[in-house]
Amino acid sequence: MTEAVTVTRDGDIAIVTLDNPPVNALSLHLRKPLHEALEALRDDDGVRGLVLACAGRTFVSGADITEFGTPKALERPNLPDLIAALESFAKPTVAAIHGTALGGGLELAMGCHFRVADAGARFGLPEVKLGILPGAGGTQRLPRLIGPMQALTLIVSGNPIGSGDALAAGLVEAVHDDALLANAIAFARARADEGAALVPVSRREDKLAEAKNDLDGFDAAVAALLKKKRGLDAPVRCAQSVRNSLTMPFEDALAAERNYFVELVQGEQSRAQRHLFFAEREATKIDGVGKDVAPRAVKRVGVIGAGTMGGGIAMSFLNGGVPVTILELSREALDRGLATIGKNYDISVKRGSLTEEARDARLERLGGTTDYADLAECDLIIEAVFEEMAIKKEVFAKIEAVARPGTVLASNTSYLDIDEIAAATGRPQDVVGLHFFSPANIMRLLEIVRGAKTAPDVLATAVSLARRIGKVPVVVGVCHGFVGNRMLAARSAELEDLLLEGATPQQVDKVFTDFGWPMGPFAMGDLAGLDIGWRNRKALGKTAAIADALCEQGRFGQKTGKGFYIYEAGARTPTPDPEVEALIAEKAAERGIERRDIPADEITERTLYPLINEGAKILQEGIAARASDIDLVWVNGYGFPVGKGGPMFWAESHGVGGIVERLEFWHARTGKDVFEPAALLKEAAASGTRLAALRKGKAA
Ligand code: T1G
Repeated sequence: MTEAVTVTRDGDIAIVTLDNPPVNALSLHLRKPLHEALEALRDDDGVRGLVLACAGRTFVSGADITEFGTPKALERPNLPDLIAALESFAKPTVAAIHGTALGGGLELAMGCHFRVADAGARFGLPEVKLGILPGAGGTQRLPRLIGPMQALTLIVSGNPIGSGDALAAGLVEAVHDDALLANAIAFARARADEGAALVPVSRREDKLAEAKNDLDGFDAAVAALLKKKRGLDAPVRCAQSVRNSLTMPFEDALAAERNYFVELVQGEQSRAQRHLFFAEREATKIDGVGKDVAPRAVKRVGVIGAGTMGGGIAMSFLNGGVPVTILELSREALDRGLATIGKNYDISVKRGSLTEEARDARLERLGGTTDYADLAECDLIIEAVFEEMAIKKEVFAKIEAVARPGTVLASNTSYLDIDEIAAATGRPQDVVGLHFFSPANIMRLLEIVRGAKTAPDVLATAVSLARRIGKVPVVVGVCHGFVGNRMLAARSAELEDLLLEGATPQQVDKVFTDFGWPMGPFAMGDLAGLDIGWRNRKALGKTAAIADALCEQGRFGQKTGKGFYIYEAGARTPTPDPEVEALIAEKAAERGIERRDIPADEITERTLYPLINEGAKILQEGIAARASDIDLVWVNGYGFPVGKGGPMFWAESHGVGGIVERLEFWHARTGKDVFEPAALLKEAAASGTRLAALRKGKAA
């Protein structure tokens, strides 16, 4: 193992280099030697300045998250000790930043008097995404460097900024295209030569002055930011702590920040969000695909279909820097699709979430055609055409006729059998499912469907491409509806019966929103359009008494102003409709069902528990490799509350034993398959083994 901390000299400038692969996290075995080095160099008269730098691919990317909840995290020196040591220097200290300075890494850098960066560097305090807040002064030093309003946005969103924005904001003093270390040493020497007074960041107040006189303005900004963070504790604490920088002395606000940190890091939400952090990393490790399997090169992607899904998929690739050729059957349909993409980008420019330059660059990477031959130059071709097997096979035959050997052939099907599609081609090893979620340019989840013959390097290509375009890849096996939609069907199975037996759409939806979902199943149905489910049911010869009746009346949801709810013209707010309640009562009477009060717990048991149960069946069949993969699917594709970690994680923290008991109760009462507990769930309940440890029905 390399030395975690080395000290070298360039004349009278000392360079402290940290080396803790893969991301220079502030593990205890790094903190100890770093603290010793800082104390020694502070008191060394032969040293006139210090540069703090990192070896490897990045500057410090935060505290070591794997130490959380272990004694190592609490052992001294901790990060505040390191920063206090830096701030006690009477000689210039300079952080030389490349890669990412995140969380505790940025806090450490703000402990230095100055920061110089590589042009490609990124800066952020993403702690809120782990259900915590910056716990080593980040909420107090960042406002002092870049102003409280910008700091508030960075800390509550957790999103990083680039070196250009960091320079403009005053977070760094200089940005260099190359020779970062040499420039940092020269910078430190120049400051030492100047002999100017050195002011630690913690004592800089100038950028706070204006906001101190406009707390109402600050609070209004907080309210706007927190609107999108419903039910999460960390964003509220983040905003409170930044506000404290305006109303409290530094030391008091720092102590308050620490208290918030201790409270949050021990909380359920942070445990859930840390689970998801590591789940995202684990999901990229695929059975049978070793680290040595190289992805195929993807320089251009072909998208077949420029409708809602095709257009969104094209934008995902363009947003990720991948050139796209989009194909439609007719010029007219093509022009319509291209215009919609252009319009969507214009809206982003108007909203200020995209610059005109970025829009133009993306559109420059977009080409359109009605000729399959123009797809021959693509390295991956994905179809997003109508969800019918015969049409899929026809399109794959056309793709195969033009695609070069080695081109990845992908389908955006959300239900159909990838093996059957692959078998219709002469190259099943090149076929894979890439199931995007609508709107595809927004939703982070990508279900990668592994066929029986899909080659390992095709899977490696799909996973690396997904990360390249900012998606969360989850590899799943072939079954009807894969992981997400199959579990959705189980969650929805009881919805009609709950209404017939006495619940109302708004009552059911309230149980879901109280749980933390952005919206309930009935409001979601109205948003997506009830006619889609109606068409599917008719195709499968299935019925849903109430939903079918609504559709027969032309009540397709928001798009027709009426569905399970009424929508005032142009509004998206669902209003309960007495006509719907009357229709439900009528359907119940037709079936001789006596309606009753349905308690909220029962609604949870008859919707969430079947979802978890189906997840366990999927795990025992090997359709999903890990319980945490299922959590990623639901959090990133279906709005499962991030603060609850996903259905399988929630089941464990809620108690699998109790869930199995209630499933058995409802199974005995209704005889329905969705309630028959999965063998894996029963085993976990009986043995107390964590679901994550149970894989494919046997301990991993
Ligand atoms: N601690 C421990 N392990 C970490 C880690 C961390 N902070 N960051 C990454 N890893 C592991 C990761 O699990 C993976 O392991 C490997 O490194 C490569 O990561 C007081 C308390 C830096 C942008 O939230 O965002 O500071 O799977 O696959 O895509 O205020 O990792 O190979 O075994 O993600 O190149 C705040 C978290 C912490 C940043 C690199 N910091 N990391 O992305 O690689 S809280 C963060 C990232 C904090 C203080 C508080 C990304 C990255 P394995 P990777 P990547």
